[in-house]
Amino acid sequence: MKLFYSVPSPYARKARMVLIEARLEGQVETEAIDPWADPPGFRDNNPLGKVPTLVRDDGPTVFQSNAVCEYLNAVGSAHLYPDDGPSRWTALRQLALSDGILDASVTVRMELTFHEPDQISQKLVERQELSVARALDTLESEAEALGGPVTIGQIAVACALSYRDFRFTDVDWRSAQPKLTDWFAAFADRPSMTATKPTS
Ligand SMILES: N[C@@H](CCC(=O)N[C@@H](CS)C(=O)NCC(=O)O)C(=O)O
Repeated sequence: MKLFYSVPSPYARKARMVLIEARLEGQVETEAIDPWADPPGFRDNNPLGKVPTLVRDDGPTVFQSNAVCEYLNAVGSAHLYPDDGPSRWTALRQLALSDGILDASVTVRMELTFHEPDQISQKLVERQELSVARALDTLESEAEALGGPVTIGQIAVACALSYRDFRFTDVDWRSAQPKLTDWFAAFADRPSMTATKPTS
């Protein structure tokens, strides 16, 4: 199996972290690519041209971060998706909030990167930043739910917070989210976090 990722991608980071948490490092080859460069043949694996993309030895390619994470969790030795019950819905809620933060943040970044200053839609940027702020408030108010054994929810929250630090260096989220700040500081020491730190 081979996992294609890009070093700065927060979506691919979720998959890379699951790979490590599921102790699959010896079994899954990894290759860093720049999806925006459209490497020759890459779209034969994933017609959408995005990372993460997992090329399997025994079946169709898996892509989209949540599908890749679920696949790696299923074949590895981790239990990152709690069984039915409140803890499952908590983890999936944290995952959804975090994916929403990532989607909004990436939308803002693309708007700012691909447009000339006078072409930037402030309305779009403000709406996305409102979503980020409200999602962070929600995670803060539910910070107690981030305790316990590691889940896909915790991994996703950590990837989202780290992405804000990485790409939005001038936007302080810590002052308004003290519980999240403390939780993130402790979680950031996990080997799966330190091994997947984003760089440009
Ligand atoms: N919703 C997708 C998002 C994946 C995504 O947008 N990945 C980015 C890197 S952060 C990418 O490959 N972009 C290349 C492109 O959009 O062409 C997922 O969860 O996997």
